[in-house]
Amino acid sequence: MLTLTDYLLNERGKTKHDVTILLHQIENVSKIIASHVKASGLIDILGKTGKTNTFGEEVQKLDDFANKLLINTLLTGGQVHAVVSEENEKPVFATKANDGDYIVFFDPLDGSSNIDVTCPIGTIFGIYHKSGDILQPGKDQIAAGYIIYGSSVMFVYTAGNGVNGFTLDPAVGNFFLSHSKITMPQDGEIYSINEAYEHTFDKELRAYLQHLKKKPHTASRYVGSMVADMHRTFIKGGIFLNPGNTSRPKGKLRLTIEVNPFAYLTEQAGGKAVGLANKNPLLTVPEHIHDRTPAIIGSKKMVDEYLSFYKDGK
Ligand code: AFP
Repeated sequence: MLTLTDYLLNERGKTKHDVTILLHQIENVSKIIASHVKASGLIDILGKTGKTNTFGEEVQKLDDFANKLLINTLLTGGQVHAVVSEENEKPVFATKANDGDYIVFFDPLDGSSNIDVTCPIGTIFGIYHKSGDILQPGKDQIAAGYIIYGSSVMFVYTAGNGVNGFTLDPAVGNFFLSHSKITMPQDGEIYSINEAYEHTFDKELRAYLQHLKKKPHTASRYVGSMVADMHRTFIKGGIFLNPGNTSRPKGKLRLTIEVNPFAYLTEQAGGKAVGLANKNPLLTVPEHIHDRTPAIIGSKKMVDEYLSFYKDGK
């Protein structure tokens, strides 16, 4: 019975940067968020604040709570130099007294439109060293991970030495190692895309979807919460697609906050991710913290098959 804390301590010293304390702080925050998510149907925290974030998206109370808790914990914990949240237009910096070495990008509660229908939601994070600019390519991530608040709560992360998953035992209050060295199946039978937008996709993607529908055993699953759709992809294999379309040429997902953490986890789990112009998103230097990118992520064979529908892979 190895806890996440035990695991983090065992890993100490094996990597160039020591993010043990920082990951432990994120773990602690995630337990508090998890307890609020579980209670959200019962208490008056459910519902909308009536506010919109800087991008015109509705902010819900639980998002607000998770965002403030993460920002306050990380900025006062002595490990972090700056945080970049999906809910904030600009980075927020630690005071001189609390200044640390790391920059953390996070989405405090991804899939928040699923909160009031009790579907899985999650927290996503990517960690960089402050020696670079705030805007660093995803390949420079020191660690990345997500917490899924579903039928179980799981903390899944990589620090460049494989992907491991820990499941929360709510009675004890600890995450225990439950999914050691997660390997994404090389091939899969599930595709995950919002097909309501099919008429706005390019012809190559539409042809690929038609091809999938003719393949035996192929199934479609789409929660609409990236953490849930990607978690299934890690465990069962498959392909997750949030492509560009005619109304959103760069898609909906944020490069730094959503796509890069999952691209890094996917690479570590033996899968494949492509983004803008079907290139590896981890190599893109962001121009802005809230840049968007198409994201096609999943089992290597399925992503390669998707790419074969594009001339020159574009
Ligand atoms: P919300 O946080 O507004 O629910 O958005 C979730 C999300 O960013 C991501 O988790 C989903 O994959 C994606 O949006 C689903 O949106 P579309 O189906 O409209 O692309």
